[in-house]
Amino acid sequence: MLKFWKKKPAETPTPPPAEQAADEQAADAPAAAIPHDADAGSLDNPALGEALSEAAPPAEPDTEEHPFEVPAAEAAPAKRSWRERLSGSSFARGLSSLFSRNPKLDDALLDELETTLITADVGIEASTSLVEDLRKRMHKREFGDAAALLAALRKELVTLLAPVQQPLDVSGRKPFVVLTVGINGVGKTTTIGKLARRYRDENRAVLLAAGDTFRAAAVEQLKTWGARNSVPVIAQGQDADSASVIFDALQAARSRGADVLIADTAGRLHTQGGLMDELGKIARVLKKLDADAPHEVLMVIDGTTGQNAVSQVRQFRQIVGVTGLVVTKLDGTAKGGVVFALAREFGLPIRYVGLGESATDLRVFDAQDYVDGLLPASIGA
Ligand SMILES: Nc1nc2c(ncn2[C@@H]2O[C@H](COP(=O)(O)OP(=O)(O)OP(=O)(O)O)[C@@H](O)[C@H]2O)c(=O)[nH]1
Ligand SMILES: [Mg+2]
Repeated sequence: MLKFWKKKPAETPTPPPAEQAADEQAADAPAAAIPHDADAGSLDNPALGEALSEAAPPAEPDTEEHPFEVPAAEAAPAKRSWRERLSGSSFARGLSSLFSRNPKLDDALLDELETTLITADVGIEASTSLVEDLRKRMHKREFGDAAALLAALRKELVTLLAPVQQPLDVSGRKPFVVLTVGINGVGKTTTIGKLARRYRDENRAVLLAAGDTFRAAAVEQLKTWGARNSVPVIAQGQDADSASVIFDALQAARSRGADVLIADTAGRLHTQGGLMDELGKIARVLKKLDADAPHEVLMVIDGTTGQNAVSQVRQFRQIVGVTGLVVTKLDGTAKGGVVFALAREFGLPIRYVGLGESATDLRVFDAQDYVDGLLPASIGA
């Protein structure tokens, strides 16, 4: 395991001179379709100078010091089922114990179901309206036993999630630019590593941009993922300007004919005004090269943060036009209900979910698979 530590930023980072050479990580093995030409790092576009003349965002204090790990590469990790991954969650366990005793179908069972949903972070409003609807149907004798309630619940939950099952199609543009955003430690860099692997396996030429210029070890962390997946990483020196790195990377992606560019950014809280402004600046700078870039602003959410995730999305949406979500860490101890809360509150596409730490643990979101992973297969199961 390689460990990375947060640095304690002591001073305001100054933007690098525009002509600073890009320090590029060439991966150990050659990346299939991307030639490593020399001019990719040049920053002679006057548009960049103009864009970078905006004030650099002030460094925000972030004195937290905790280790990050790039999970060890797995030779050929067995792809585990959604149920295997999700069954450990308290949501799945709660539902399973609720239906395991072949319970009597009555109001008490529905009360218990409501509590289970609320406890799993589905949200009070969503849980109440779902259960009240089921209760009415029970009183109308639409279903007569707990097995029928389970079937109805499954259907309702899938219906709630179906509108946000909208997979990300990166084939429409070349290069397709994905900008990842989110608060600290949610899994942005890990998700980028997993996406690099996924897109590379689809025979796409991928380039990564080390736009997290804030945390000392962030660039190394991304380079490790890049090297592991034979995907090149465009980076600059420490304390480089994030917008400059990402602009440079888009130029490189274009000149090399890359299919997908994925940009990492530093984790930030909505209260960190300077860092939030930086996201707007990144988007503006990219538009100098491609008016439609970024084509996807992918917000990464930690699935264990519960209802807090809902306020994070609300806050980021006000600053950058979030176009898709990734919900990570739904394996293990996650409650899992936040996916429903997010779907109901925003209707934003949930592109992927993280069901573990390894490269193959990022799955395209599938409403039916997700619900089936949480609910017991049958009464008594
Ligand atoms: N169990 C599990 N862990 C995950 C998942 N995704 C990310 N992680 C772990 O979460 C931790 C933080 O991941 P990072 O990718 O560094 O998070 P980040 O958002 O880039 O963090 P900052 O750059 O500091 O903002 C790492 O230990 C990852 O291995 C997941 O789906 N499941
Ligand atoms: Mg990161």
